[in-house]
Amino acid sequence: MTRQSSHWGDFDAVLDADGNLQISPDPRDAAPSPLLGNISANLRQRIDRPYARRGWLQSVRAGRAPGPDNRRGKDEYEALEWSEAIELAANELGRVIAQQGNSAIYGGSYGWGSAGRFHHAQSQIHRFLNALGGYTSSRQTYSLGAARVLFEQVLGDDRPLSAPTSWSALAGTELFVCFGGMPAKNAGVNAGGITNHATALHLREACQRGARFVLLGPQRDDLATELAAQWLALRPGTDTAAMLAMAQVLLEEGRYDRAFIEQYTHGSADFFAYLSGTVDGVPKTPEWAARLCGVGACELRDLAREMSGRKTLINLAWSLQRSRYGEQPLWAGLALAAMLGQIGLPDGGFGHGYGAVGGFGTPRNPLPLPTLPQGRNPVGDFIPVARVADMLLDPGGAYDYAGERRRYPSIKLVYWAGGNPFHHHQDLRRLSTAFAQVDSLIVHEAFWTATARHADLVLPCTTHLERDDLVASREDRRLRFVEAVCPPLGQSRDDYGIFRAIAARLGAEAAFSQGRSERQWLEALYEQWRQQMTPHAMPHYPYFRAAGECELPAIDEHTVCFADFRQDPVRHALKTASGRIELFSARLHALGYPDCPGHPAWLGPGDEPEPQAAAYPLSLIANNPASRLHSQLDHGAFSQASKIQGREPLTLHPRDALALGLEAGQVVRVSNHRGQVLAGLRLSDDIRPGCAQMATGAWYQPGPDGCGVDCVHGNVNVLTSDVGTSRFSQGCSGQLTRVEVSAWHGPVPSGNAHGAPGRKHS
Ligand SMILES: Nc1nc2c(c(=O)[nH]1)N[C@H]1C(S)=C(S)[C@@H](COP(=O)(O)OP(=O)(O)OC[C@H]3O[C@@H](n4cnc5c(=O)[nH]c(N)nc54)[C@H](O)[C@@H]3O)O[C@H]1N2
Ligand SMILES: Nc1nc2c(c(=O)[nH]1)N[C@H]1C(S)=C(S)[C@@H](COP(=O)(O)OP(=O)(O)OC[C@H]3O[C@@H](n4cnc5c(=O)[nH]c(N)nc54)[C@H](O)[C@@H]3O)O[C@H]1N2
Ligand SMILES: [Mo]
Repeated sequence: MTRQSSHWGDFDAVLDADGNLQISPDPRDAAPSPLLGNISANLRQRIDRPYARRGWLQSVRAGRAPGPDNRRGKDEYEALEWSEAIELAANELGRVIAQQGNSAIYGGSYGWGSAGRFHHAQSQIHRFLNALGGYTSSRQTYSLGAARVLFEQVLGDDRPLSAPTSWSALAGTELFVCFGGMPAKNAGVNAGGITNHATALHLREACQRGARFVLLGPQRDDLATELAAQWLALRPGTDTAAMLAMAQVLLEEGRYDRAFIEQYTHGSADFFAYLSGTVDGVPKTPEWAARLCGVGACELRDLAREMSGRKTLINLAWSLQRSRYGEQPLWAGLALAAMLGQIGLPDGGFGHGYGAVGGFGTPRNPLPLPTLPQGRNPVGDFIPVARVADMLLDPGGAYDYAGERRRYPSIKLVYWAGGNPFHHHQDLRRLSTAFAQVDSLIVHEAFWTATARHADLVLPCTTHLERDDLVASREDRRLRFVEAVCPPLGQSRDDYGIFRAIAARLGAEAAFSQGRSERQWLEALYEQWRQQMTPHAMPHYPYFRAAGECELPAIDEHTVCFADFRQDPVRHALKTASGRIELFSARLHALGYPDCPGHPAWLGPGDEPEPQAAAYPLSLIANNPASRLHSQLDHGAFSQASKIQGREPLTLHPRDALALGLEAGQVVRVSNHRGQVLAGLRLSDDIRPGCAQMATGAWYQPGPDGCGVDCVHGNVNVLTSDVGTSRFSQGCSGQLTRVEVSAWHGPVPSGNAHGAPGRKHS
């Protein structure tokens, strides 16, 4: 039996005599994640050896530099020996660096990869590219693009995310007001690992001691049934209107905390003027909001009054800021919490992400963790991560980010390890066109994802099941040593081994590997960490390895976000222009962006970024999947069990299905002006009428030529919009769009979204 770890939990694994993987969750985990049911798919449908795309290979073998090529995604693949694959990768990197400089390499390589401190794909690729002289990098995440940039501006830092009030300090909360809920599915996962799933337990305890839950959002199951929440079925993308209306009630009825607003916030006069309508003639009353968000004016007024009299935590799901104008619900939610005056106290205030990931609300470990150093990147160029297609399609083009005017670099080579842009990015037709612009796309993958199927050079890597590693996330209280369950499958190699071999051909071996084997690295990272941990006495490596884990030093479990600022707003002034929470930002106002003005504002629904989108009747929620982590292990048993006729499920309210003449279980076409996908229809009373929901992560499988369907398997990112949340933070706005749904009468193409592409047999 071997101890292993994933982003969704620790488990023991045995490979039985028939080659099947038997998994049992760590018995110390209170509520293991059902996603463990996907793990054994790590050993199936793998990329067996290195491959090159035919069109690209013909160029480079003939000694020609490759160039833009729209056959990417449609071409055949040719098997290579590792020696040639390494040589081709090194030659192409060498060529681009010599001719265009290191900034022509895009190495942002966004993605979750696997849990593990040494084999962490992002650390590996960034260290490798730095050893070659650097690369154009990316900033922010698809998770929290708008939040981090906005918080920096109006709070001075991202403390609601990096130091949220701990669950232990919410033991007296009377009212949880949850925009977008705290979906149990999401709390199964935590970046880097999770030893104990406790979110559901914290919520159950709160409910049992009498706390009340109110859910504002389009899906009732975003809060567990056992919490008996009141569901206000808000139309997606309209939270800002509901929040402004509740703030207006507090203002009009004098129910807000005047002392808090005066002492701890800046710019309330401008914000209040906007609420009252003295600026635009529109008082932001509950009646005004009700028409926009579909929640009754009485409900909004009652909730505002109730909040002002109870210990209230206002929590916003991360999804709220992953759509057009995503900064606004965040800022409006913060302003509403500020008016309640409970920020900086236990049991109340403002939260952003309780339930978004399993570790949220567990205090983060402030001490170091063993970490592979990434080196220094001499190239200054970067993009906000979700602007990747814009960059590839518009080299030299101007854009704004965080209040600065910038230009996109000109990229010739894209290198990806540990992420799947054909999962995470929006408007996949556009992304295909973007990837057609570069000279070369090099990808390390274990599986034939659509990203691998677009690559020019596909280098097969191991999964975590085939590697030893050190594992811990910032919220874990134990550092674990995990061991390979089996040797590398097929001809796959660890990312480390692949990078080391390429670095050697480019004269950068010593800089990248320091001459260490994987084993030597694990020991060195551990021992360096052990010394950094002094005066805490951590066991020496052989003892740690033998025990398989060590406890991390105890930390204070009781954190109250903004407590220091509340106690002493002068000594602990925020790092904003005013030193306070900004309800009005002079800088944002001066920037004059219509899509991110100087105070929280209603700019229109977040699901209708363009005029055409309004033509589609249903508001589509493209959220994170319950059946897997993103696109990972979509061919696993738990993910497959959720499919309908082999497609990703689309959920509609029975009333909408009836009006459209559709029945549960049938294959439907989901479309808008960006494309069409097939899905399997699921009906549920838990979704607001007028909405559709389809999770991300079904692997992209273009339909047969001429059928007009972009993805027969149901990759929802065909339909989503590739536009920044705003000119200010340029976050991903993939969560919401608009679509129409109709019966699909054509043939239902089978085929294997997870299999290998066509191969040339020579
Ligand atoms: N429409 C819409 N789109 C979204 C979202 C949304 O809400 N709506 N959510 C967004 C969010 S929050 C996120 S975080 C992103 C997630 O997007 P990603 O993080 O890109 O998604 P994953 O499927 O986790 O991709 C990880 C890839 O790494 C591979 N991999 C795993 N381990 C290793 C390894 O050790 N080495 C290498 N080389 N590869 C490895 C896996 O096989 C997988 O293909 O998606 C975003 N996209
Ligand atoms: N099982 C599983 N868990 C995961 C992940 C995964 O892929 N699978 N991904 C992880 C990652 S990387 C991240 S960043 C987090 C993401 O955390 P979130 O972004 O919070 O998660 P989502 O599931 O995308 O969205 C949560 C809910 O928000 C609701 N919602 C959508 N739009 C709106 C809106 O406009 N208003 C309101 N009020 N509600 C809305 C939807 O009903 C949706 O179910 O999840 C993490 N946890
Ligand atoms: Mo994320």
